[in-house]
Amino acid sequence: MKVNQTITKQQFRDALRQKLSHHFGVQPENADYDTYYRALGLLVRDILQDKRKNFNDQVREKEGKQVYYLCMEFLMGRSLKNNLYNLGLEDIAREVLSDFDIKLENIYKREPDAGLGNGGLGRLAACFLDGLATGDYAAMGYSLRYEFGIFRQKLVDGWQTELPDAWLPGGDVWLVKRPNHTVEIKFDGHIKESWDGNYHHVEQVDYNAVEAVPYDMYVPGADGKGVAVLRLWSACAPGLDMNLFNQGDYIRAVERDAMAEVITKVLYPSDNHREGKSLRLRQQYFLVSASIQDIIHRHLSQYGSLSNLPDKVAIQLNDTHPALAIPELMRIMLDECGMGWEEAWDLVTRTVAYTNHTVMAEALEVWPEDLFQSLLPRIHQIVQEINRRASEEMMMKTGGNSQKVSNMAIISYGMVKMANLSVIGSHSVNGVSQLHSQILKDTVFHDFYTLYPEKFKNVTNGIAYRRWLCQSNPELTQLLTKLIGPGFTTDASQLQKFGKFENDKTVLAELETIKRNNKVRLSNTIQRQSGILVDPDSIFDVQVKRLHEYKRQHLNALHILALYQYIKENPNADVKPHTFIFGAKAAPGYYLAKQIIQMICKIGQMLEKDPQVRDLIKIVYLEDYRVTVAEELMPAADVSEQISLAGTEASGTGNMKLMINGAITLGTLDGANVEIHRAVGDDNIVLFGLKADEVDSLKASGYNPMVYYNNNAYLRGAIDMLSRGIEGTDFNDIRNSLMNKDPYMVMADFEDYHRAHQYINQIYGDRDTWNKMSLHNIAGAGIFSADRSIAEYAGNIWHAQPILTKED
Ligand code: 26V
Repeated sequence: MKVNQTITKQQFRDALRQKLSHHFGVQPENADYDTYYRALGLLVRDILQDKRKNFNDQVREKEGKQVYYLCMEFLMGRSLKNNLYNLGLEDIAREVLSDFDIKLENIYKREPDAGLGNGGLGRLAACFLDGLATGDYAAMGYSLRYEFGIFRQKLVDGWQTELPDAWLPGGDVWLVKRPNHTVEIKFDGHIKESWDGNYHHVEQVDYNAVEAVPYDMYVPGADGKGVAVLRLWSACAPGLDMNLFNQGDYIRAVERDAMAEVITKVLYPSDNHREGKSLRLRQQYFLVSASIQDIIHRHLSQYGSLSNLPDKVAIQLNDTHPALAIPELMRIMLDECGMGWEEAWDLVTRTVAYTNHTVMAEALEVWPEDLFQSLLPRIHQIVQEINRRASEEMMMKTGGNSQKVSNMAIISYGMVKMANLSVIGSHSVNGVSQLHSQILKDTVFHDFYTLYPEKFKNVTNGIAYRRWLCQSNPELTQLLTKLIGPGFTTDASQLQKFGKFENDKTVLAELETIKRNNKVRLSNTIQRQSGILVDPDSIFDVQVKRLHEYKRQHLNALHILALYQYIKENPNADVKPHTFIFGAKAAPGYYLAKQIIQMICKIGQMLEKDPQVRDLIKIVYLEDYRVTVAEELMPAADVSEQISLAGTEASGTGNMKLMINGAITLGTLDGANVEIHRAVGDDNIVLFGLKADEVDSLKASGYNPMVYYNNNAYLRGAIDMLSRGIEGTDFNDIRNSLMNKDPYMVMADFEDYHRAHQYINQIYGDRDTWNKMSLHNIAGAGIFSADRSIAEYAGNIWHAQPILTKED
């Protein structure tokens, strides 16, 4: 099939037949669903590859600026449906398959999620690839081809256990191996320096080499013209070491090979918590060195010189995990291109930019210097020199304030600080929501901000809303198209037009019907998977995100316990039926988080056993929450729980997915909730809790969680249930943590949260008001499109232009 011309049903059918017979030796009549999935995948992949080639030809011809997005995680989920949708081929595919008596929807279900990420950071990277391709930017994402993605979660009596996620059987359909672009990565060994006249030779000797083999995944934009590539590196031993063989050390040779391949075995499953393991550092350098070598190679093959690198290349570091890109670029320029330090440093810092994604102290990456030096001896030398020069400059700029300079140094007290390296080596540092970017300037990077104010920027996160609205919620999409035209599918700001219908009773009723249909669908799935019968007329109150104390799933649980008590004491009270839906994975070693999961499940069991409450309040804990589960869930939510302690959640993006599907946010003024509030106004969001500055003052004045226990009978009752035990298990660890430290002020925010829930309970009954609120959330969600975020990165940070014009 040819690119950029419409594909007919006949052509599609022929191509599919050809794939089935050529690759799998079957006729359509004899093929099973898995074979159909693979054949369809190969067919779509070919089309994407052609389109990418076309697009790339134009990039080269126009000498467009390349954007490289480096990230240890890309939480892609499934691809088939998204690819067909963006190529405009979904209807044709559905018809062709139905002629063969096959349902496209069933084929979708065969695809495993590409779960190469933990949560928000990785899903953002995936949404950004969609935005980059749609905006026609010349873009590549770089990451690792983990053999095992985020673990599969299994709950055994409420306790999380982890199973390996072997996604490649099935997920590999989308990957095109590019062995010609293999590069070598050097670890360990030591440095030999020599002088040859004026020339300083630096050489890493006795190193261990690992090969990085790239696998490409194509990501089409909305109209299928722009195509981004996600290049995933896989670690491979560079052939058996003949020296060791000859010395008869067969076992050591095989062992070293196995060691090499461990690098891309598995994704580290902890979110917002650093992992001081040397394997993690190896993964980081492996990603960085392979990607930077590739970027330099691509640039030199077109321009033959690095002197225009900042004009033609932008490298975005997604968090500090790929920060070694800075010294790696320096290494190549100094050691392999023979450039001088000043020139190299100028090019590097004008090319690299850094996005921070968390202010949690536990997530700030630091490495013991001795480990760093032994694993990466040359990179260590370069980081030392970057640090020496930067410290000198900062000493001058601060008028000799050695305390401040020590805070900002890259190496201090035997530790290498990746955040400081990222700030020093980048021309731009951005946070991911307005509040978060302000907090970076006020606290985490305050000293840097006073010296280099022009570096600090904000780009509020956004989502690939064609996935999260158009594909996931077809009925709502149809209603929107009918009322405001199809323009919103490529220009999210047009969603605003939906606001005009706020008083149109028919539209509000249609909105309610669509929500109910989505709730029925989700209820059916829940019943099929867990046997729990859910009432689709109950309020679907949803909290889905990684499990962490700062996100306060336990605040949600305490409120449910309080509500339980209240119903027991007031059997005739006006409590609307509620279904509390949770979905979250805990880091495998995060004990308290696992206990919170078990507590939620046990409360659920307790409610279910009690005939007096079970029809009023119910808990559903969705096992193995992931992108594909989210796609069915978001359209069915009434209430979006965004209840982190103010000042802790950098942005949140689930809040945007829920909002655009018409859920009402019940939240604190944290992260992007602040901007959601501004977009919808006071009447269309339910806010509660301490503000970020109030959190600071309360901390400063000495926070005592016991006070709240003593003053609120419902809170006291709920906390006491934790020690009495729920369904035979006590939760004293959670209780003690809350009573003694309560680092995220659950106790302080409980009362106002309780009040906010009462308000939700009341207004949900006023259907017109509720539906109108829902409408305003959909209408106000336009600014949270990843297309808008990408346009801001391109304009304010990358200085990159779209490659295609209207005529293309
Ligand atoms: C840290 C580490 C430490 C080493 C082990 C693996 C690992 C994985 C991830 C992280 C940092 C995660 C930071 C993160 O996910 N931040 C989230 O980023 C979202 C996108 O910007 C944002 O919406 C969330 O608020 C923020 O928590």
